[in-house]
Amino acid sequence: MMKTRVSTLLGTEYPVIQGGMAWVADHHLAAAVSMAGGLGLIGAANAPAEWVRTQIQEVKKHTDKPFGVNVMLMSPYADEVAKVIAEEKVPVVTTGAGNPEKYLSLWKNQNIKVIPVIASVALAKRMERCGVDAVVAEGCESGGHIGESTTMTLVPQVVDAVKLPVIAAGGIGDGRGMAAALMLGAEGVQMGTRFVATSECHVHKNYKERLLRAKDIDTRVTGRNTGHPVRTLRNEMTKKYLELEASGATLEELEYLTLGALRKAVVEGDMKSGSVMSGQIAGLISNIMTCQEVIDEVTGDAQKIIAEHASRFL
Ligand code: TUI
Repeated sequence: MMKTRVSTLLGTEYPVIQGGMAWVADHHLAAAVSMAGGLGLIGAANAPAEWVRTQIQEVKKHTDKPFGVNVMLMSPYADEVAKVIAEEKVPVVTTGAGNPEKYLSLWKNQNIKVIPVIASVALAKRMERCGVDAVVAEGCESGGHIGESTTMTLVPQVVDAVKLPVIAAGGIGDGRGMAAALMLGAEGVQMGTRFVATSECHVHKNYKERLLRAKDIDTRVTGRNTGHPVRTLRNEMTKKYLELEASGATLEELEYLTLGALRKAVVEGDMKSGSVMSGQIAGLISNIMTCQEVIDEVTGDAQKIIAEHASRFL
């Protein structure tokens, strides 16, 4: 057990959330994380609403524990997904890549806990005024679509700006990372990359092998010029993308490279032309564990580090 305002809000044993990763966070992973005492999430990403409904029903079949759905607000199906979440009375919803204001009354009417992922102090304050339950402050060490600030700088500034519980995300993969996030004032953590390297995560085996081989400097950010920066592991796709981007290529040319690229990596195991989304913490991850082992180790080590911290000074 590790009780904070976040674990109390979520009704979980630990204040640990699994990232709502596009194409990766399906019902298998979500149920495994929730069963292990964290909050498992289904990543709705760009999927149609009926796919999301099936995933929700599968999680409900496998566990009575709380779970959630992450809504990617740029999805063409976001409106329909938002309705399915309300109909299915999903316990928790997180949102990414936008401002979820227009769905808040729909979800709050069903008593759903709403936790937007934010990448700025301004959006955190605005979300607090709208009556959300907590925020995830996500630094740009994260994989996928990212903001500007690092976790180290964003989390304390968000903590100072709002009274809501803050969950830190971006660059957290072990007990040291969790302890550091708690020191910054966060009351919980969200991890994505660490949960990809688990036995219950159903990505192609090449994806997991690539993650385990990744070094500290192996991620790249594409799309900084197009307004959609995305962090992935470097490969032929990122090399070509960054060359094209530097040479002033059109949006169409760039989008052609990334179209369907995440599916190619996750489902087909194409590590050359696929989009292998990953956070900067990949270099720290060197083994496949179960979700239970990840949560036990990260929370156990964090508690130990914090308890022993005072005796570290000479
Ligand atoms: O959303 C994420 N991470 C994602 S979404 C995704 S799917 C995708 N694939 C390719 C291209 C684009 C998306 C993969 N990874 N994380 C949460 C997050 N939200 N990070 C940053 C933001 C964010 C950024 C700007 C939230 C709000 C925002 O501004 C909203 C506003 O209106 O002020």
